Amino acid sequence: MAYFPEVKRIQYEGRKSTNPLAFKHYNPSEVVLGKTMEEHLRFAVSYWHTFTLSGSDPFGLPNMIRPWDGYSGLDLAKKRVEAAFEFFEKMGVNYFCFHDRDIAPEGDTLRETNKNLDVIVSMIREYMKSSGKKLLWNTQNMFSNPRFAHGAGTSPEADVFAYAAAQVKKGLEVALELGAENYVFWGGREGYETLLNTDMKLELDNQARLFHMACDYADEIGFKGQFLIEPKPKEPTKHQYDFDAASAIAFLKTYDLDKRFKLNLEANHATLAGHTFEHELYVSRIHGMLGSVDANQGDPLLGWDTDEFPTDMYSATLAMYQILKNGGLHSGGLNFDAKVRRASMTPIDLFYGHVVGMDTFARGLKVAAKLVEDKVFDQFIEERYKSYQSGIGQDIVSGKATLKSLEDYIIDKPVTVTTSGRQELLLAKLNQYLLEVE
Ligand code: XLS
Ligand code: NI
Ligand code: NI
Repeated sequence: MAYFPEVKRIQYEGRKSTNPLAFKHYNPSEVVLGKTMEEHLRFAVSYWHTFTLSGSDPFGLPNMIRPWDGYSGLDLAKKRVEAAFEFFEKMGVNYFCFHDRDIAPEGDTLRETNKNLDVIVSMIREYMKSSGKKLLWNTQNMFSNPRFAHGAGTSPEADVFAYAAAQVKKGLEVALELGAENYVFWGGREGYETLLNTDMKLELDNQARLFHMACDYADEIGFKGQFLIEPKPKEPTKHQYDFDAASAIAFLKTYDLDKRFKLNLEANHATLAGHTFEHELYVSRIHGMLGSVDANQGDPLLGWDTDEFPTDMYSATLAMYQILKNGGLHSGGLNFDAKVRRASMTPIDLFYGHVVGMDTFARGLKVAAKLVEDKVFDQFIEERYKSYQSGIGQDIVSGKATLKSLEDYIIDKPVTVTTSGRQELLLAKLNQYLLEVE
């Protein structure tokens, strides 16, 4: 059965195309800097936004019109799987991502819930086999159910911690079974609402304990995927511990988890933390921790995670620049953690959203590749820091210099700085590339 009969497989038609259901920039087999666009971009569909969520918000009831409407329970879950694989195929996207609770309904006990999960996981496994589609990552939803009101790994209730641990165990088994390339932890409620009732040290220690248990269990069952933490500063909690890339890295290093984890960086989470997306990618990259990306965008006028499809070519270009500088995403990918707006309730809007998201990043890749190739910023940066390549600068970076030796060197020397940072010039160059790269 065709769930999306009005859509044929989306094709690349080039920049001049006026077909809204065609790619203008994403040409999967086109080679950019020695790799195909498909290999660079590794797009993934988020199961939750595209197949599970209903359009409900704090003020409104479910309103999405979907071909699986009218089904419930496991039947609904099965319809969604069928529709999902048709969607992946028609979009030409090779990867997908899900939370455990996106794909199958909960039962009364964890045992029953796991049984439901097993039914859908084996169905997904069969579909993966016949379609060649792959699981970029899976994760566990430890934030929706009322039992997680105070957190999961950071809950004050030991039973909730135990439940969370068991849920992670099952999640890793699913990851192994489906060959997930990564495994994500997003700590939706791992934070606090008020410090007045919070033992922060115990909560952080416990969170780290859960992560260590996950590493141990992955080793035990032979799961080789990359572990990822997805930072987010707030929402739903007032303060989330994995606030941003820098705080997540500090946490991982403090608890001796930095060899096992990288980060999954989401654009909208960056802006919520008061950073640009490229800042978060840059911070992660220089620490060897840029693992994967949730490609979406926020609305700068709104203070929450609007999870919009990425359309901002400026941001996508600067993000792809960091990704290229990282030598690519390796086992990661560009997951569209993005949803159509509530008023875009028809099924075809799901295709429009993914088409524009993929084209935005494809175009970003092309422009970023040219910026890298022409060393537009590299040359300038090299020149800007050249005082560290010889003389006193070399003494500083080699560790030879001391406060005393630097004082001796500088005490009688007048210091003035007259070299420009050339920000305006560099931004003009960036604009020129954005507009002119073919
Ligand atoms: C929510 C997060 C979530 C993660 C996966 O803001 O982005 O969707 O990506 O749990
Ligand atoms: Ni996300
Ligand atoms: Ni998010």
